[in-house]
Amino acid sequence: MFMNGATERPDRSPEKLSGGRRAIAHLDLDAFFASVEERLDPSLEGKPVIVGGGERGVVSTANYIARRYGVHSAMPMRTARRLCPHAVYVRGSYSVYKEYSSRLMTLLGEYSPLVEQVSLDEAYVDLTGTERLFGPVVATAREIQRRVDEELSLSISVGLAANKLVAKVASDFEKPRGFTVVRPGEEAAFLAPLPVERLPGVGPVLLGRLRDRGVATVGDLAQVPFELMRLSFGEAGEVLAHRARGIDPRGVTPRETVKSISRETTFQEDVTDTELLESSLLELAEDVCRRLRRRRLQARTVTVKIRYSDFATHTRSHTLAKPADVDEIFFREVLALFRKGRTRRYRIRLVGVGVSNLVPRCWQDDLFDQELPLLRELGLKLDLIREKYGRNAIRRGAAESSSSPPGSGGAPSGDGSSSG
Ligand code: TTP
Ligand code: MG
Repeated sequence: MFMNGATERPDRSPEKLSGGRRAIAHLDLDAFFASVEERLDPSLEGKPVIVGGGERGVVSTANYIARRYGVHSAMPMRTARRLCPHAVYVRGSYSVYKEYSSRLMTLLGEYSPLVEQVSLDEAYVDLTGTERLFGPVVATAREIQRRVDEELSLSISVGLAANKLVAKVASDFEKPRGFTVVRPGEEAAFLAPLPVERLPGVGPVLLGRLRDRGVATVGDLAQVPFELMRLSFGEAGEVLAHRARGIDPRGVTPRETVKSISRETTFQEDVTDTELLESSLLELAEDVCRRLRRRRLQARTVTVKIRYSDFATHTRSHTLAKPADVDEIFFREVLALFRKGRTRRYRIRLVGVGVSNLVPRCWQDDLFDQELPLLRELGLKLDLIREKYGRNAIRRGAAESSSSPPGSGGAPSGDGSSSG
């Protein structure tokens, strides 16, 4: 019916997988953060490794050895230490994981233009129609798994099926180093024996309600008539009824374009010093603007966020007459917004800068503007130098003093681009 490990049966001609239908691979790195740590420090081999800690004090992930002791993601570190006191505990570093993540996504992009990144370590790849270039899709999926192993030194689990839902369940079927192929027409039979909570979308609450109705496996759920599912659970019930039968019409859609870019800083001690606050804001603005340019985008709306010591949070936005990607323009706006927006005399706990209303960069716009191209050229040159020599290679006057603010540390507490 389906295959895992290396036990492919030749009589089932798996290379026909995509014949007339879609062939979708779902790939998910095994114990991602912990595997990266093991790779960077060979002395960790064979030991339980637990990555986590930080502000929230929870486990990010545990390698498979540590999982044998019952340690898992989101568990309090205290509990992990009790269950597995002899594990190696690592704080982890997000930037390193990010780097591995982008290497994975770049590799996947070699096989299809349709790569949908779901999280740092997980993506769908639509391999439909790639046979001409790369040969049978099962062999291609195998090759991807082998290359991730060789080039990233990380193990990844792969599921291959005619739709996203089944591919995802398949990649999780035999972790770690899983390789599971579900051929067209065999989706429902593959899913049927699995516990119903293995279906994406069945969370703890729904699981309780399903169990109350005597539904334990996906097969049990597939027996429930569509109409009854809709009456019991509404629209979600209908989706679930389809999923239980291995039906999923969703396509693989490359990540949506970014809708906003933002960064914020939480001070270690709440701050009143205006100079320090403003220079921190400019530093954030500089960073946001650099990301904007790197994505070849321009923004029209600038937002400044202020959180006071009592956690009251105020944001203030301004929309420019036309999109921009030049530091100086944002600096002006950010300072103006901050000065207008700081209406309380409380100490400040956090400041943030965001841009939204993004559009692709359009050089022609500025032919009418004498000043902008020069400023932009300066910004791009600074970006290049920073990329080559590191972020701190060059700092402009105002951002200077906040590089290590006395008594604040200015640890970035959140940053990101949001989409959707
Ligand atoms: P997952 O793919 O969910 O987990 P994993 O890769 O560690 O293990 P698996 O082999 O089961 O896929 O998440 C990827 C990374 O995301 C994980 O290594 C750490 C991080 N993460 C958290 O920080 N917190 C969490 O609660 C989870 C689930 C993941
Ligand atoms: Mg994973």
